[in-house]
Amino acid sequence: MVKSFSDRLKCVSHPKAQELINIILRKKSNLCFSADVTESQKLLELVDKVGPHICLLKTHIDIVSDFTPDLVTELRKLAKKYDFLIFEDRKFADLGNTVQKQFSEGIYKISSWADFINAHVVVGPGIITGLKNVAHNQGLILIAQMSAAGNLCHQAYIKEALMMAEDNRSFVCGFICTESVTSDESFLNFVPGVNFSSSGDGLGQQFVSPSQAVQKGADVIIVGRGIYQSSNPAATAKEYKELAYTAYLNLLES
Ligand code: 5FU
Repeated sequence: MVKSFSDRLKCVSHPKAQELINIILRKKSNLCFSADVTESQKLLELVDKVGPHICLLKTHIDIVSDFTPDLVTELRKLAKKYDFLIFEDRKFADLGNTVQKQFSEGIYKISSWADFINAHVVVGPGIITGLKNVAHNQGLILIAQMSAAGNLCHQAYIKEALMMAEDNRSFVCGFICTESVTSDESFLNFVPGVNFSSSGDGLGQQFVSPSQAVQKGADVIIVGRGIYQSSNPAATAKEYKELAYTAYLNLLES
């Protein structure tokens, strides 16, 4: 029996995860837009169009060629204007001592503006401690599975990811995964590799439709090219939002 987002609020303890669920309920959107473009102006224009339809914006801030700190100031303004949170998809994957510098220093200073970050678990639990040491209320998403063909996230790896999450409930909010990896409703499942008009990209990405993603356990679907390569990103984002939220409502009724 699938729990509603309202019921999930009762078991989800991390403040950022609670904030995200409240946005999902307010906007009737469990859509995360992955804005993988390389120019600041283009990124801001896209987010301004898509913002009304999303609960979460996912960035790869290190692909922006003309990055300045003003970009994150503007993104935060848009997040406030349109009521969404920001997830920097940095995929930290190094020693605790190194990731804490990558997270808080350098030119991006991710800890000063992101709501969510993610990390690979291949490193072991030290990565979680390192990130937590310098976090400013961020929620951490552990990468339990990947959508790429031939990835190495086998059952034993996923199990280790789960154990690391369970041991760090005050910081870990959920998982990047392609299907539900736990029956524990206090973790959120963020599912990438969603596109309703393509099945892959020739570079390993494997797509499923929004309803397939939700049926497999996605709480939040992550869509990149499906939206930013469309001729009308706002209308397409609205379509993804409605398909994913309807799939969620249908699951509740089934
Ligand atoms: F961890 C993962 C993963 O397993 N698959 C992904 O696709 C992350 N992603 C990210 O989601 C990827 O880096 C892109 O930023 C985004 C998917 O974009 P797409 O254009 O919808 O394929």
